[in-house]
Amino acid sequence: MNQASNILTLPTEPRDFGFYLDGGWIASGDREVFERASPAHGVPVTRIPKCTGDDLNAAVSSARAAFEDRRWSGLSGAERAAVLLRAAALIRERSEEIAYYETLENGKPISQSRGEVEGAASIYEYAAGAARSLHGDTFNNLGDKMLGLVTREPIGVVGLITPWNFPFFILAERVPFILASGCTIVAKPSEVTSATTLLMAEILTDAGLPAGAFNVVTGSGSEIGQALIEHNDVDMVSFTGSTAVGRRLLQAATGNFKRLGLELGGKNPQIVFADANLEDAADGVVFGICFNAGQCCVSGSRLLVERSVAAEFEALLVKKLSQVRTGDPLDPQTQVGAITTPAQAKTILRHLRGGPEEGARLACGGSVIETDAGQFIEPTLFSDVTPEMALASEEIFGPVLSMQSFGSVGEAVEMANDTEYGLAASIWTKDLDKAVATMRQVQAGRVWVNTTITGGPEMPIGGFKQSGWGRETGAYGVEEYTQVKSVHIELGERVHWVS
Ligand code: TXE
Repeated sequence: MNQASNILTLPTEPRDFGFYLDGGWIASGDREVFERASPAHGVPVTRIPKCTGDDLNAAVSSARAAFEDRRWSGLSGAERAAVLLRAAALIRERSEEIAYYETLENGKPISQSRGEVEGAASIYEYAAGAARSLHGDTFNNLGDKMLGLVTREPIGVVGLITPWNFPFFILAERVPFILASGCTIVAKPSEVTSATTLLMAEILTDAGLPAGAFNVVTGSGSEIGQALIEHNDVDMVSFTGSTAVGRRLLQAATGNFKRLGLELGGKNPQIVFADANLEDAADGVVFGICFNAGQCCVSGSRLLVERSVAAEFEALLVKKLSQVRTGDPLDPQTQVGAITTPAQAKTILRHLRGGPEEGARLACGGSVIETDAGQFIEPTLFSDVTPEMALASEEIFGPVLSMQSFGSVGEAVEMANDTEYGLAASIWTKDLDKAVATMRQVQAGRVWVNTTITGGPEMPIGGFKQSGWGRETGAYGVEEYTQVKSVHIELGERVHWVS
């Protein structure tokens, strides 16, 4: 990174990261390391250790000690808030470094990484307020001789497993809320995008977080991730990733009945009514499928258009999709970067090949973009999709939009809900009555009207159906990491049972 001229260049050699335990770095030592190559450039950018089972045990013990001796959980909300506010300021100070490694490991455009880092700082600021406003309840209606209190207590040690699509932002949607509640954390980032989680650990220590309150173990999901979810000294796991791994978590959690927060996949409908502003809707639909190269749990990947405007809308989409700037994510003009992993590229290509075989019509895109290095896929639209096609039901997690048409509000709702998922939905119409009626019937944890993939930390996020359990962010996002205690305080003289 050439910071002096502000022109981003590739690193000449990969940066070595250790992992983060008990408030400090542990070097890789003789552990195996992953070398992560930029998915856009093919050059190695980071080296990350594969933690061992002993490393995980040490991290859980560190988090447990920090929780039990109350060095964090015993602080006031105001003291916790002060740490989170300092962390927000330090994120801003180090924003270029964080955005740079986010783009190099993930492949997302640098402009987007910068936006996400700024967004993350603002989430820490919001959560600082949440630390101060977290409270329970009182019952003063139990008669003169009784006062009832409902207190909220932090649940304990939280295992946090995060994916590769928004490594720093998804972390920010969870960490400050977990810390605001008084819990301590062992985080396991995706093996391909660990750098910015490790940088966040250092930032939190610099911000004054006590040692042991935030530890990071690195390594593969099947080994270190699985060991974390099975660990009997972990009280809760917050997991964001595939529905398949979410299911494994349900089994692993039975050991000590740990609580689970799950944010899983989605096949999110974009419902476009004929009375919508079609130019605006087309712009939103294109953004909703191209943002982060379609690798978002809330990507609007299932387009449902009212039949009377379907042809017109398709033409608008084809024009706009062909104008999207796909390429080098270090170029500030780029809108769509690289596909993050070869496995993800393979999944997308399978759908690009399978779509026409199933009978869908390729309206635009559909190919790999030939470059010297990296994996890039053209923004793609398939039309004439029918519900039984894989294009209509499977989460592709790429810039691939499938279009179906409907004839009535009822049919639109039925099609929107015809999925095992229920993460998000968007509705485009100028008719407020229709928007509200549709919103009320759509099964999704988040609904956008005349917009998509937007919001702030004030509002809760999470899924219906097989898209997950629990909610992150907002007041719900702190409460999620607490348990409730009912306290009855008897006043005055006791009427004896044994007289
Ligand atoms: O996810 P995994 P993958 C979806 C998307 C994508 C598919 C596969 O459809 O194509 O999942 O992606 C850790 N025990 N989403 O394979 O495997 C892993 O190390 C414990 C949707 O990358 O679920 C990583 O940290 N942990 C999604 C995290 O789980 C395990 C975001 C996610 O990886 C584990 C990402 C195990 N046995 C993918 N196996 C969203 N909701 O945004 C893996 N992990």
